[in-house]
Amino acid sequence: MLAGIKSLEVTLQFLANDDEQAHIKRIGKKQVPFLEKDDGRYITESLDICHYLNEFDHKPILAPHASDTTLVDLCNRLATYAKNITYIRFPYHPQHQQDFPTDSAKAYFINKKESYIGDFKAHYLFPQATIEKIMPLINQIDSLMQYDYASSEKLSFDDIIIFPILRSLTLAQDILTLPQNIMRYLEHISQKSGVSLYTKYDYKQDLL
Ligand SMILES: N[C@@H](CCC(=O)N[C@@H](CS)C(=O)NCC(=O)O)C(=O)O
Repeated sequence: MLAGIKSLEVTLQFLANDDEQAHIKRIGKKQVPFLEKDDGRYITESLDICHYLNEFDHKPILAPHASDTTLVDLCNRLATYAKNITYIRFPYHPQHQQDFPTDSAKAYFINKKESYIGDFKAHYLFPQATIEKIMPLINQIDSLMQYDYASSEKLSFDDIIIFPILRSLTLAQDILTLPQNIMRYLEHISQKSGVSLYTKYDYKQDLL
């Protein structure tokens, strides 16, 4: 997102989700995201990557976090509950084809995530409890999003946290309609950064 907004020359490389060796030989562990710098060294924490991309060219564009943490706190709570509806859709969405090119890549992801959230098919069939938990949070977040950016009229580190969380909800447009301010925000950042939102997709064939 930040690389897109700053129009930086960054090459995106996709590794199959089950290709542990491809990750380990680069950074010594199975984790994404990571950034390979021009000197061949890697940065392996997403916030460190953002700090680096913000500052390496001495043209920082990110304001600090807002002093009021209400919005970020709500989004972090939302992310915890929303996993039940986003994780289960993640390996099947057509926009993730390059991360999950094989059944084995999908199975690797499903196996790992089921150990946190339980059975994917059950969450697909019975999303109501999750929806009842997340909708009040989504509506509260929507009511706070009155600006061009997440918490002000300026792009900030809050956007770095909030945009990916809210964008991931667009994976579940088959069961969720996002309110107006959130959608306006997502479309704005998507257009500025070139990071697409997820298209609406019917997962029946994958999850039933
Ligand atoms: N603290 C790290 C956490 C990164 C992280 O949790 N990555 C997840 C995917 S979002 C991961 O690679 N999990 C291991 C796996 O999927 O095998 C960061 O913020 O960059």
